[in-house]
Amino acid sequence: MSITLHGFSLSGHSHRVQLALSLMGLPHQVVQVDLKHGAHKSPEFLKLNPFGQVPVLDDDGTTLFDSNAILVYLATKYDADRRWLPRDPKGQADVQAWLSVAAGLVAFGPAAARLITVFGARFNPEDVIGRAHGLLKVMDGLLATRHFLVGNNATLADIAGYSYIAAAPEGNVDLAAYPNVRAWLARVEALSGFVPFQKTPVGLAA
Ligand SMILES: N[C@@H](CCC(=O)N[C@@H](CS)C(=O)NCC(=O)O)C(=O)O
Repeated sequence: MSITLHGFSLSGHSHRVQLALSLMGLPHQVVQVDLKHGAHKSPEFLKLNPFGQVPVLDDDGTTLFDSNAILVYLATKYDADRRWLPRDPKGQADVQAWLSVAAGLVAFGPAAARLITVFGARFNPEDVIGRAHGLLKVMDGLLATRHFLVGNNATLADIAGYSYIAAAPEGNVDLAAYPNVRAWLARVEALSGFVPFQKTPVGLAA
């Protein structure tokens, strides 16, 4: 087995995949894609992902793009016990709901807020920070009665949600009012095989 993650150290979408690989105990190498110099728009990279984005996974020559699709692939192919993606229809749908949240509210809330401070993206801070707080309020309420996003065991839902919520203060999204979310982040960080997302000293994290 030879797994290569084409990613970028400041990308939460890339970190999500690296976290999954590490938590599942899958040996892999990480190749940094030089986003600053447009390597993700080169003809070679566009063959791997026509959208010109990281992450891309190469598993013995099979290439895949989209972080959440990669998480599902890894769990389906390598997690024989299906600890990370339950087999039962309800459990699977519950995880999928959070993958949709990760591709929606997370991407256009806390992740977008951080793109402003880390990369100078031209989003409206009020809009994206407001969206982040709307999401965090819901998460904090749900996490009052469960340890992880889907019940009391960690799943792909937590892997997909972690990186950009942990880095939310970098985008001026304050986590102070969400004790259950902070306790959940700490629970993810305590999982065996956890790897941290590289910090950037900007926003509230400065
Ligand atoms: N839906 C994609 C989003 C990936 C994404 O937004 N990647 C960013 C880095 S975090 C990227 O490559 N941006 C460069 C670009 O869009 O040109 C996924 O989940 O993988």
